[in-house]
Amino acid sequence: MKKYIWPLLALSLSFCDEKALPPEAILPVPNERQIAWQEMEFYGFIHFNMNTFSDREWGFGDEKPEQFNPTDLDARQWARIAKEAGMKGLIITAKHHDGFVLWPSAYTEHSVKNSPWRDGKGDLIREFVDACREYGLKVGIYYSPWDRNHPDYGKPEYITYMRNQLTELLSNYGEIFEVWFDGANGGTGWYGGANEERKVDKFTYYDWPTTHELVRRLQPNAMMFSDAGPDVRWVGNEHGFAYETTWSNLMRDSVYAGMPDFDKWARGQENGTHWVPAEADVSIRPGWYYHAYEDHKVRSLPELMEIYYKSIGQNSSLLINFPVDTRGLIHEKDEAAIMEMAAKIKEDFANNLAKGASFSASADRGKDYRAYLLSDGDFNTYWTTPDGQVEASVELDFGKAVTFNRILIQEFVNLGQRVKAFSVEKQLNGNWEKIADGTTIGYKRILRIPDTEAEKIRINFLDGKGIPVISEIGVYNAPPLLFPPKISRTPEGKVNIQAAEEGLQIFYTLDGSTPQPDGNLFSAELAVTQPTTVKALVFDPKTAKSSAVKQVDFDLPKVFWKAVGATEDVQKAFDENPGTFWTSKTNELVVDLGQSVNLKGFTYTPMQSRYPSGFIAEYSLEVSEDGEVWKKATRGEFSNIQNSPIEQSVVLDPVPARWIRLKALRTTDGNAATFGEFGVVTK
Ligand code: FUL
Repeated sequence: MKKYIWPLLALSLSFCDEKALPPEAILPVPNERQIAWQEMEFYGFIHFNMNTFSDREWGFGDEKPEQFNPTDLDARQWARIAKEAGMKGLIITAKHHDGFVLWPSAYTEHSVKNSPWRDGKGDLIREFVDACREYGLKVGIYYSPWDRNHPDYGKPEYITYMRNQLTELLSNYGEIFEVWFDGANGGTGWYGGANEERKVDKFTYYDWPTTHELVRRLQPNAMMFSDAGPDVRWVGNEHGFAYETTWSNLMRDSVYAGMPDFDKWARGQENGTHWVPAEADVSIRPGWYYHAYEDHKVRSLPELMEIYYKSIGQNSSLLINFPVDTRGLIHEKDEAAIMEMAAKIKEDFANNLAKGASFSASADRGKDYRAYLLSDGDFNTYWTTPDGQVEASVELDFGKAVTFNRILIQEFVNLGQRVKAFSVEKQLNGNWEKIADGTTIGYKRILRIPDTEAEKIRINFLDGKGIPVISEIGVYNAPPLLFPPKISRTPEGKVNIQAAEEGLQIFYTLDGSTPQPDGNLFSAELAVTQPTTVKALVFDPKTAKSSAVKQVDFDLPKVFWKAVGATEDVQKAFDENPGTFWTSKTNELVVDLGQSVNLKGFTYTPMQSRYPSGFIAEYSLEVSEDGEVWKKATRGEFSNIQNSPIEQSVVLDPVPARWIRLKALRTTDGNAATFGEFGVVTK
């Protein structure tokens, strides 16, 4: 008898299935152009223009085309690096706020055509486009509406100029995937020699609807970016971070580019009227443009991975900037950093444990919407529930205990972003336990959780704008980030050592020898009150792999130091934190060490803030044993401090000292001397 039941059951099931239509979309939904774009996820920015040569972030507009002169420009190098890093496209600053243009525009003389580069015959947009096409990358154009060079900026004539240039850019270089309209506008500028402040009404001046129509007509597939979209919006910060709750829906008609309180809108809105997903932009260094003095500030691997998980992992695309240098190349350090990041992303997602799991669901909509589709690697197939069933869960049975620390979920947003709340539970030895919860999912959400062992997991969709419609679920066990530890000391002499991730061990030495995984295990702050070399490494007990060794040389603790005759915040000059700084109106720092020492040298770290000021370029050092009689100890210059603002170390013929006076004889910019951190060498 049983034999006959199965075909009957199958027949009745397939009969039900035929009626299971896809769920109705919940508006807004992405259009074709946005669907194609969302798959790109990761692409790059090239900031390369006049600022590269004027060493500025925002040129004033009075620069001369002759200044633009890369010595070794190679757009193919940019494209190769982007491609190898896993990026799908590149966007170039065709015109930045200073108005200089990278192509031989017929509408301005402020262009590469009047520069020495390629004898004025070059077209950098052409070279860029050709290189991108060769490497299979999509091409994007950044165009600054604000123009500090153009005499007509602020008048209607300028809008015609801008549209003429956009027409050149969007007609002559083939398919463009994104047009990036920057909302920034600081008012002042050269404006053809007027040297004044020009205020425009950002909402009305540009007549955006007409410009948008033009872009659509010339490049129907191009996404238009601005704070307000219309197709993709700014994430609201330049750190590359989206938010725990990030909606692709936006009340688009209430937003415009450059609006002052954009922060309120940056997360999108559950009831947003239009589909305008977020794009997170961030530079691989502090500046968008190249400055040699930031060569030591390229983002570290932990920082870059944080950006990855907070952008792509939080329903946003990621746009990482390369400040191309004066040679016209991506700097070696930036290349190394992006490659490390690419390798780590690969490593984190190398093995999808969900592929080996069996999927079941508390409910499904029928044959075409079953839970197994959640790991078929096809974004366009999805699991969903019968109408009205907003609350539902999906279970993954791994068949054995597995360990993981990443859960990736994708909503089939082509039918609208829905999920408002979800949680994850795990089962080990029969017990269920909650391990995570979240709010929005969107195109992609990646949860980072501590290493977790489980035989099963359950994802509960708790609340949404409608029934859950989920494309993919992935489960991964990302290896820990074995990055050398951070070693810091308080002025009192307490040393702390930190790893970038949890679950790792730290081994250290205080005698200059190389730390070993069976040596001193760091568990609590160490008292380091004498000149000491601290060396440490991070060790993963699970894989027995170690990071590289980090070394810091500490001298005397600074707790008893007192500054003489200085403002209160002078402490910032010797608080063991180069991130803070003190400005000296008298261009000197006088310190009483509280004890007599045999001084063998000193260290000076210039301020580390984004916009440097008052770096000491020439100095003298005087010492005293009684605070009355002073003796010259040395004098010299920090030759490359402007370009390399790292700790400067000076060796002296040993001299007894209790009071020290470090005097700035000259600063790099003539501003009052600043002190990031001052230290002595007595060892
Ligand atoms: C900002 C600009 O002011 C910066 O210079 C940079 O281009 C960044 C991507 O956008 O608004």
